[in-house]
Amino acid sequence: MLNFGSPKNPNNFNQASDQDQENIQPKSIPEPEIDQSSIYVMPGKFTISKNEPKPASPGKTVKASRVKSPVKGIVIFTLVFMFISGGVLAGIFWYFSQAEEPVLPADSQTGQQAPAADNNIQAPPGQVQPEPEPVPEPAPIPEPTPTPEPAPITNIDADNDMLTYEEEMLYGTDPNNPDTDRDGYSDGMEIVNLYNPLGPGRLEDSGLVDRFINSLFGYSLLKPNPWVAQAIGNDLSQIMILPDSETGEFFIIYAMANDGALTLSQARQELGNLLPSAANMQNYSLAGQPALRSADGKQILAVNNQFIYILIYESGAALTENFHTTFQMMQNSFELLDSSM
Ligand SMILES: [Ca+2]
Ligand SMILES: [Ca+2]
Ligand SMILES: [Ca+2]
Repeated sequence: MLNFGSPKNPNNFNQASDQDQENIQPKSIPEPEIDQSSIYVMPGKFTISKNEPKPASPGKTVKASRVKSPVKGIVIFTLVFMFISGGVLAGIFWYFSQAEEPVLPADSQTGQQAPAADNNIQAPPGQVQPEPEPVPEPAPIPEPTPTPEPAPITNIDADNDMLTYEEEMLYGTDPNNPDTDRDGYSDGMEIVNLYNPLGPGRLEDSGLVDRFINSLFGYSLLKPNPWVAQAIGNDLSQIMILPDSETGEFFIIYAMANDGALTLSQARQELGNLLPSAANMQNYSLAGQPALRSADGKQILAVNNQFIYILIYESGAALTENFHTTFQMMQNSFELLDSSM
């Protein structure tokens, strides 16, 4: 039995309802006709929360497109999000890609980027950076060695007194004073005329010379005291007089018996091998004897009844002849011994 009238007691109503449902269920109740247009229409207080927008008033239909709007919003939101995110990512990528390339300082004048200087290259830690090798300074150009001046020619007669430098040293005279003893006669003239160039008296008494005497061949002559006279061979026919200097000059005195009583011209022809300049010899006088002398004054041939004498000044390999005045002194001092007279 249904009681829809006055439901004063809800519990009873519910119980009655349950019983009614059991009782009613088997009965076929004709279903009411449902208006399809209002199938989703429900009172707003049962279906929509307070936060949601107010539903449409009852009785009005809701279009089907309104049902899909949340999905479309999600899609739009997703697209916008992806668009913004892609832009942000692209910006970040562009920023780092620009940061990788170092920006070199631009040249202030040319505007071009200055090339990286090698000097700024630093050696890795733990490795000593080699110091640049210093550029060697060019070797100073040596000044040309001055050509040594030739040794002074010592044979020059600086004071023009007929004595060479060698002879001035030999006799102890002043090479720069033509008259060492200031007696009015030059040093050379005193030597040639057998006077002492260092003072009064004769040369033979000065101690500057000594007399060589060859009694076997009957002659004598003065020679400078330091010089040496020695015989060549076993007899005294060849006497060599050697200066104490190293000029290579020397003197030879040949002496031989004139057994055949040769005249001066005959002796010149016979002894031509000892007198290379015999053809050009001129008349001369040696110790009062008839003689011949070469043009250069270095060869003398003298003949008397007993002996034949030859005096030779051999300059040898000497570049200069230092003893012409001395050789003249030797000739002027040449004397025949009394036995040969
Ligand atoms: Ca002189
Ligand atoms: Ca002098
Ligand atoms: Ca003098």
